[in-house]
Amino acid sequence: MIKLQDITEEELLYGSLACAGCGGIIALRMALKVLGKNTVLVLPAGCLMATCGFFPQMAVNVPLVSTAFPSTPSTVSGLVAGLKVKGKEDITVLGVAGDGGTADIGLQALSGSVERGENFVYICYDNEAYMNTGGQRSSETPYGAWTTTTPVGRNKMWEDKPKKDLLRILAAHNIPYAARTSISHPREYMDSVRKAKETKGPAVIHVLAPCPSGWGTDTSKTVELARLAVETGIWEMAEYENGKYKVTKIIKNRKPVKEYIKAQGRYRHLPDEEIEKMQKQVDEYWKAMS
Ligand SMILES: Cc1ncc(C[n+]2csc(CCOP(=O)(O)OP(=O)(O)O)c2C)c(N)n1
Ligand code: SF4
Ligand SMILES: [Mg+2]
Repeated sequence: MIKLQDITEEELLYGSLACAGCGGIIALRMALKVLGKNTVLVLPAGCLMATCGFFPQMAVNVPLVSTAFPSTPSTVSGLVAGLKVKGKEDITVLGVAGDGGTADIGLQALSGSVERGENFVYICYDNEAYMNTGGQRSSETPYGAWTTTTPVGRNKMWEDKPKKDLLRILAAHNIPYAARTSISHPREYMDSVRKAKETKGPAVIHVLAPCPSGWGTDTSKTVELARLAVETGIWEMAEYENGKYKVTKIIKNRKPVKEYIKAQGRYRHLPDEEIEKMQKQVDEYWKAMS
């Protein structure tokens, strides 16, 4: 587990333009605390680019390459190759993209750079929608959620598909290291970042990062909500390492799914029988995993 002395006191992210309570900012700030200054960051279009990446108001204190929406892993690959030629292989190349930029439009490029075995760290901060463009659904939007493209009015067209399982997709690549984690568990999350940095080859972290604006939640509840996702069993903390999938946090007495759902405006429309259905799915999943 990561030790406090492994974490820099220096703030490498401050003064962003993000909404109060942004989970993505917390994820990036903690990651930079572990990776330190010897890092080159790649950000595509998305909330973190829009709130941290514009000169002269840059909120990150490491070199930043802004890239196109589908291209984070390709840009990362180019930087890794360039730094190798220059003999600067001690620099961490860090790609950070949202759920849309990773699980949808960036998935092909991510698959390619993982398959090529390049040495990089990649973090997908998952706010479960395309937030920078106003909250459209992504393939990581969970079942039942309202988004601007899964609207709920006279017709109830809430999201009707489950989340894409990024960790198992990466496991199918036999990636050296991948983790599914949450900003609510800083030590576990930062330890994943440490492991990712130490991995020789590609390492990808999928981190739950609630978004008060899109989820219809109070800005003070971001961390609490992320923790509830873990404690209800909705968000499984897990790792894929040395060819093995491992659940990293077993919750003995899971809280009811209803607690998590009822805390968020994006699920306000959901009838009780839908929530019961979700509860059943979560229970069945954990039964199969035990
Ligand atoms: C090729 C392309 N398509 C669409 C866009 C518009 N666009 C910019 S950011 C964004 C949403 C990003 O969503 P996500 O990756 O989940 O990051 P978030 O904004 O949620 O942080 C979209 C659709 C774009 N910049 N480029
Ligand atoms: S919309 Fe959501 S993800 Fe984007 S800056 Fe605001 S809180 Fe963060
Ligand atoms: Mg998103």
